[in-house]
Amino acid sequence: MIKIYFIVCISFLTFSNIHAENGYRLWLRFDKIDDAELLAQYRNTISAVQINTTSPTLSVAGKELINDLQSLLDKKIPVQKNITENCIVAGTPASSSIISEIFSTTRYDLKNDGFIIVSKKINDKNIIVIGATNDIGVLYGVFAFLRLLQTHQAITNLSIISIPKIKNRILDHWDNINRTVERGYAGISIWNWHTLPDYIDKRYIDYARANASIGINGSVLTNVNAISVVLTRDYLLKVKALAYVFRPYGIKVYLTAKFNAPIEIGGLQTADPLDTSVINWWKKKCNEIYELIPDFGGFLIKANSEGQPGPQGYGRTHADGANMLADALTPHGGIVMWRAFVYDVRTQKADENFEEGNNNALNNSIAAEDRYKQAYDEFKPLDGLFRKNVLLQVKNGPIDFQPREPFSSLFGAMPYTPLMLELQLTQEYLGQGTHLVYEAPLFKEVLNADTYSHGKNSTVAKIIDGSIDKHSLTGIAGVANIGNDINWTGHPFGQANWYAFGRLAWDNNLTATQIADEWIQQTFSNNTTVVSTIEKMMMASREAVVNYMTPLGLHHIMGTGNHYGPAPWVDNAGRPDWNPVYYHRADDYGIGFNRTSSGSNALAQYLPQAKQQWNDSNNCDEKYLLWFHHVSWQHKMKDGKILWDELCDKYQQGVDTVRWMKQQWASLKYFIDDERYNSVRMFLNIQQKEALWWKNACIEYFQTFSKMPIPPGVEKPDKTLEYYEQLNFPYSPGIGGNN
Ligand code: BDP
Repeated sequence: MIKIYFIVCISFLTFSNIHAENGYRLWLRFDKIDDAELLAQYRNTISAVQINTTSPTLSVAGKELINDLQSLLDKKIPVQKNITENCIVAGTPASSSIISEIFSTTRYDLKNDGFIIVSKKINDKNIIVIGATNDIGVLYGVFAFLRLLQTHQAITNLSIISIPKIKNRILDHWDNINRTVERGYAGISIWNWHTLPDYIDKRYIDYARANASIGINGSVLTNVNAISVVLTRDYLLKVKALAYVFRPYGIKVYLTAKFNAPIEIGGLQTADPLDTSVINWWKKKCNEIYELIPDFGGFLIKANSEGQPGPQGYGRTHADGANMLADALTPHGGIVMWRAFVYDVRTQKADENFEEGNNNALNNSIAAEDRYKQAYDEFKPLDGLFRKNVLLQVKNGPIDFQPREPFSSLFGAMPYTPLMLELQLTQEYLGQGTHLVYEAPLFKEVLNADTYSHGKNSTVAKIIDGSIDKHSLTGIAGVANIGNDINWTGHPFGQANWYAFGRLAWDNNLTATQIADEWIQQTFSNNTTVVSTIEKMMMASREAVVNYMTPLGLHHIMGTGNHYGPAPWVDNAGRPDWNPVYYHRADDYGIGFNRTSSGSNALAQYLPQAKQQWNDSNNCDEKYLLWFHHVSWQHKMKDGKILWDELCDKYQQGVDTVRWMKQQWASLKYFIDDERYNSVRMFLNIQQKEALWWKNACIEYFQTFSKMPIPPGVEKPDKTLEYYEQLNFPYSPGIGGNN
């Protein structure tokens, strides 16, 4: 019996080369190349490595190169002093005489950590050069070279020059000190503040390595809803320990600064940015930070927004607040990332009453505002008033990381201020921890959006990379989707969003499909069936979530507080502009928010050519229709259907796509290891259930206004609206506070 079992096991193992994987290795798996011919070619082309590990970063680069090559090629890779045929030379002009010579004969403009990977003939020897002008560029080059191998690319006649388009490529962690993660769906925070600084979790190193492999070079450790305690010495020592771990990987640490920290931890009576004692407090605090962490990146600040204190509490402007902090950071080379996510204009008292939401006069004035317009109204007049080391961090859309938003009207409107794009990797509004949604198409949509600020082709990508308005300080931020789950992101496909963010931050010309393919090849397999099947699923997934949640420009109709599931009926949230009914405005006539000149006129914030695509309800790009127009249920759509029918069809399409994704995944059962296969399979079941929930609840609710039948081809909901309305999820994840 035992013998038979043994034989079965052995034969299974020989048939299946697939080992269980928990996802911890991310895209950095470096398993032996499984294509024999290619393996032989690679082995012939790579015989040894030459790298002088004269710095911590070069030593990390050397180790990475040698270990990963050994594992990919399943052969020993010797490290050599002299170049030999087919050796790889990695380094900078300072660390390698060969690279110094190459750089003196060819001028490469490798600003901002760029690198070259080129095939050369030197002293009659064929070599591959991975060169950069600084050490971190070498590490980036090493990872790029390894990516070529992991994705089975040719490595002969290489002539790659790669330069990041954006200087500061940052992950924003909304992590609280108590290890809850605001809008986090992958476990608790990876920062264990309690055991820092003495205990260095291996995760910290692996985190830094993963980020470096995709070019991310900054990490804001703490939540934008900030806590002052992180600026106290005890915590700064913990931050210092993390900075030490990250340094060889080129990652700077940043902190969120609570604006009233001078009061909370400094014993001052005020946090007025123009008060000398406040100015001096921040200066001293910055001196202290930089003494501990000489390469500290700077501060991210959420001020006068959703209850966070800010300069307006003292009758000062956002520029006054940002500049005061910028001045304290200037001597040390730090930057301020000041967030434009505010919606309290002209109702500043809202901050004080934030939690109460019971002030009628206040609520009326908020209701009369269009939240869409507020960031622009607030910040546009401040253009040109910020210090040189201030970036204004703007969310991609005007409201809040919805499945689809028009680009924020601030892009293209503030030529004198470097604008930093903020994207959300964590899927707060995109199915949270359980839906497979590949976000690169969303990121590309905003990057490619045309602001027309300097005529045609003034895309958001060109605004944020500084090329249009000639800014050298540039940045992009992604709100992290990382937690302490074994596979980092909870859903295995969450990793793709982290990966895509890094790759696009480096090079916004890459396409979403290209990035998906690379990620699949490194994360799952180079098998063409696997790559093309998963690529199709990923590329369809973003439109699917738009369709089953918020088609045709609907937005912000999810559950209050936890933002989980549909709740278009909610009309009693703490503030009027948190209510779904405020956004969809459904009534007997129709649905949608009129933002044309006969409504809130938010469209006036865009330049005429940009506005044109949305201004006329008969011509409007229908993906955005209900963002800008209150149209009748009978409104004729471009395909000849009436709006009501089209809306129902879209909901159905969303559900159908998820069903299709499930089938696609099932077809890969024998191509993917069991652990990840089953994990995704079960998540897709949840996604299908929730897509149906969204469709049914929204159609039934909107039907109370349209009073029209559900069109043929759309499945009838199997539960009543009352059923959906009474669902309640007090323990859904992602809403831990800082207390
Ligand atoms: C909203 C989140 C909230 C964040 C806020 C922000 O629901 O938790 O604090 O964005 O970006 O989308 O500040």
